[in-house]
Amino acid sequence: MTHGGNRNRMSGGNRANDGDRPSTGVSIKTRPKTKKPSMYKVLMLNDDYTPMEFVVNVLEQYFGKSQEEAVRIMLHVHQRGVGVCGVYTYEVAETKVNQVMDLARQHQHPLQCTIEKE
Ligand code: TYC
Repeated sequence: MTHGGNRNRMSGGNRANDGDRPSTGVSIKTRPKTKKPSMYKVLMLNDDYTPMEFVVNVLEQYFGKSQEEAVRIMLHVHQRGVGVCGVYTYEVAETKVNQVMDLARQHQHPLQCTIEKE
């Protein structure tokens, strides 16, 4: 077979059949159409007011970064203006952006996050 996955799937699963009973499987000769989801970067933008410690905490709490990695990303954003917090499916990325922006708003910080398709 070439690229692209399994053909000749049996609809009844893969239970062994040595001939004692009629097979109930139906060969459907189709390729199961699975697609990897598109992935989206969550970007964080620099500003002049959000405390560095707040950004580091966000990266730890919402993006699962270690303290060292969180400091590295925060400093990258601080120096370069924008940085990647993580890469997720659309709904996960959107949820994280909303959670972070809500938290920043509650603390009256102007921190901004956006989503960018990979
Ligand atoms: N520039 C901010 C400061 O000097 C720190 C900061 C870093 C803010 C990253 C936002 O996404 C950000 N306090």
